[in-house]
Amino acid sequence: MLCYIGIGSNLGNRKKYIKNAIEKLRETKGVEVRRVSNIHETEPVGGPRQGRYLNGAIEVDTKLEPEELLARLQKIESELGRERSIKNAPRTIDLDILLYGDKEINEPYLKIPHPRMRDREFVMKPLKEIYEGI
Ligand code: PH2
Ligand code: MG
Ligand code: MG
Repeated sequence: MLCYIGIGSNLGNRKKYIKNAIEKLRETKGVEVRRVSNIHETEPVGGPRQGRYLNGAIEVDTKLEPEELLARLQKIESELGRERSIKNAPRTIDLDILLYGDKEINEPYLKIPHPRMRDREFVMKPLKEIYEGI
C-alpha cells in the first residue's frame, strides 16, 4: 500500500533526528521508502513558545497494516528520545501517518487521513513536492 508519512523535529540536532528516523524506516521489514521530500524549516504552529521545526514528507510502499505501521513509527519515535507531555510540545521526532492508500480510519488512537493535514502548510508543501516530483 502506498502511504505518506509526515516527519518533524524541533528539539536537539533536528537534522540528525530526521536522518536517523528515515534510516530506521528504511531498515523496517515490510516498508520500502520510495521518495523523500525536501526538508523545510518552518515556524511552529500551535502549542507553547518553541523553536522552529524541520519538516518533510516520506512516501513508502508498505505491507504493514495501518496499526502495525503506527506501532513501528511510535517505536522509532521512542528510540529517538521522544517524550510525551502536553499537546504540541516540542519534540525530537514526530512521525505521523498522513495517508494510507485511500483508507479512512477514525479511531481514538489513529485517524487517517490526518485530520489537520490540509490546513498545514508544513505538511502540504512537502507532500506536493513528492506528488509533483520535486
Ligand atoms: N507539529 C505539531 C504542531 N505544530 N508546527 C510545525 N511547524 N511543524 C510541525 O511538525 C508541528 C507544528 C504537532 O504534531
Ligand atoms: Mg504531528
Ligand atoms: Mg504525531
